[in-house]
This record gives sequence, structure tokens and C-alpha cells, in this order.
Amino acid sequence: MSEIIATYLVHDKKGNLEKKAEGIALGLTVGSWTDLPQLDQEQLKKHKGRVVRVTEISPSERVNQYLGAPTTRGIIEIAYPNVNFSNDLPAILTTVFGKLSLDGEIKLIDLEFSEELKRSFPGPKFGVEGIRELTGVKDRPYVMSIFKGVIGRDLTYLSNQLRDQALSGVDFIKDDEILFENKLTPFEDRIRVGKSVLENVSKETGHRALYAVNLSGKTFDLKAKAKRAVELGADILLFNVFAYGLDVLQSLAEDTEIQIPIMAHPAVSGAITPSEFYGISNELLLGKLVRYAGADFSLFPSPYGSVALPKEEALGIAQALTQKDNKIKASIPVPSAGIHPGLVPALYQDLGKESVINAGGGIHGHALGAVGGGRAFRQAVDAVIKDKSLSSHAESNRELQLALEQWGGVEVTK
Ligand code: 1AE
Repeated sequence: MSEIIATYLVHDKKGNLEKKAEGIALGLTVGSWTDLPQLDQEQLKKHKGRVVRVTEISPSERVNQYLGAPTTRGIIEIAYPNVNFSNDLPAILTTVFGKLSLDGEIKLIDLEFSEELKRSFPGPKFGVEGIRELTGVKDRPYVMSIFKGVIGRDLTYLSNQLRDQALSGVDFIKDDEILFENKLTPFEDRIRVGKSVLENVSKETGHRALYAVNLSGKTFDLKAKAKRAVELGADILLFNVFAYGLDVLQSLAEDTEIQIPIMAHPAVSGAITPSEFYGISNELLLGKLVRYAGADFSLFPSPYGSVALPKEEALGIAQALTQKDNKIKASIPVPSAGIHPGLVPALYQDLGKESVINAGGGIHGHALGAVGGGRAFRQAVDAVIKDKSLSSHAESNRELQLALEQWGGVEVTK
């Protein structure tokens, strides 16, 4: 019998983790059990949740204080029969963490899908390898720049900002996730104008950056809008997946007429992941589930910068996005938020070349503007792949030198 195994971090003031685990396994499947006649028990057996493992972990004074009582903590694993749910993420999430998520003292850490269940999740269309093919860039981390300050500005402003970013040599340029449908820079015009600007820069320099346009609007209009974007020649779709839901991402990713990569933005995920007591782990939400739902790129806060994640969580997301799977392609990790060129060695040490280094303020805030900012990032990437220190590489690279003077640099020890 095929099952999905959910791993939870639980807190129990009654100190009985086994009982708690059994209560969850029953509560989320067949309800109370032992009071039922033998015949009913036999019939319901194939639907009953199964406690796989219960592991107590050391108590924490800080946790006891927060929860206001001595609390036993543990990791519990529960298997739910596939027969209980349809093969889609809304049904799976409701089965393993539906009303249980309201408990407030339980965190869903991981989900282990059976090979059979995985077949319902085709994952990214392009994945890391497809993106490498598309761009022709194989041997270094990518650099992505974010439009900034475009709300309330017109297409001329947007074109100029796009041109500067593209001239800097960044690989991808993404809309700010807060730029929606609007009269000054409508979605379709952004695609048309963006394409023309990027192709002109490509004629001048030989470098063609790819533009991720923000796919936004009402859920039921998204598919038609995405298909129109493809017709107009859009490069990539940016998508605020957690404002809509993972299943919406999956239906876009599965649509055979939407043959361009999708970039998942983490906006709103912070309402679900940050607590150590409840919610869903970053590794599961921004890593495994975003990948299974079909994002080619997944943005997440890096361990550095303005909105930082604990390092093990950021690395855990990257691992979940990229670890080998025979059926589901890898998504490319995009560490983000408050990144400047001085952080490139640390990001490269953490994530290696299969990553996209993403910055907004760290590009536009450069003393020489976006052209200088993007160049400084590309120079920092050149330094790390040549195994040089930033400071020595900066001696012959003015944009990097200026960035290091402005924001400092974090060299890493090997
Ligand atoms: C975690 C997403 C980061 C993002 O989308 C964004 O706009 C970052 O901007 P900066 O680099 O922090 O200015």
C-alpha cells in the first residue's frame, strides 16, 4: 500500500509523544478507532494513519518559557495511505496538515512522496539543465537584477532601467514582485518593449539577458495571460506562488502551451514558515514543494543580507531544490534579499555554481548606477570562479572596487 510520510516537530505538555502521534494518525484519517466494532475496524484499516517513528529531542528552557510550561519535544513521522486523498497538493496538504496546522504548536518539517505519487508531479519543464541550455551559460553562477522604483513610472522609464541592467551583463532581469497590471506599464507592453530593448542591447553587445515578467491578476485569468505572454515572446514568467497557492503554479507549469520557464517568488511565504513552533518548514515549502509544483527558479532569502534565513535552512532549501531525483528535474536556487557583490564568495561557497545571485538595491545603489552594479556582480563572480580574492580582483576591476568600498566584502576561508 502506497503512503505519504509526514515528519512533524511536536511540542507536548503532557509528555506523551507516542499518544500524541497516535492521536494525529487517527485524527487525520479514520477518527476514533478502538471504540468501533471489529468489523468496522477491519474495513477502515486501509485508511488509518500509521505512526512510523517517534523520537524525543532534548528539552529547551527557551521553548518551555515561550510555551509557559515544561514541554516535551519530539520528531514524529506518520504515514497516510494514498487511498485517502487525490493526487494533488491541496488534498495532500489538507490530509497531512489540514486542521492540525491550527494546533499552533506543531510544525510540518517534511513530506516523503512515494514513487507512484511523484508521478503526479512532473516538476519544472526546464529545470537547471534546461536553463543552462537556454542561456548557453554553463560554468558559473548566474546573476539576476531586479527592477526597482518602477511603480508610478512609464514605459520609457522602464525601458531605460531595463537597458542599463542588460548593459551591465546580468543574465536575468526580473520585475519587482510588487509591479502588477497597471496603466503606465501594462503586462503586454512590458513584454513587447522589454523584448525590443533586450534585442537591441544584444545587437550592440552580443549579450542577451532574459526578462522575467510578473504574471499577476485573478487566478482564473492567469492561464490565458500566460499563453498571451508566450505568444508575445516573453522569456520567463515571475509568479507570486504563495499569494495564489502551489496548485496554481502546478497548473501553469503543466500546461503544454506555456513553454517558458517559471520563477517562483517567496512573497507571503513568511506568513507560513518562520516560527520554530508551527507552520511549514522553509525546506519543504520553498524547496521540495515549489520544485514538485514545477518552478524552474525558486527565490528565497539567503543567510546574509537584509532578510536572512538561518544558514542551515537556506542550504536545506537549496538541497531540496537540487538533490538528484530520477523523475523530477532540479529547480535552480536563487538566494536573494539585500545581496551586494561583497557577499558573492560566501554565496558561492554555500551553493556553488548552480545558483542565481539576485539583487535589487545592490545593483541600482552602486555608485555608477545599475550598469556599474551589474558589472560589479559579474566581476565578483569572475573572481570566485577563478579562485581569486575579491580584493585582489578589484585591483583591476573598478566597479567591484567601488562596490567593496560601499558595502564591504566577506572573503571566505577554505
Ligand atoms: C526574497 C526576494 C527578494 C526580492 O524579490 C527583492 O526585491 C530584493 O530586493 P533587494 O535585493 O533586497 O533590494
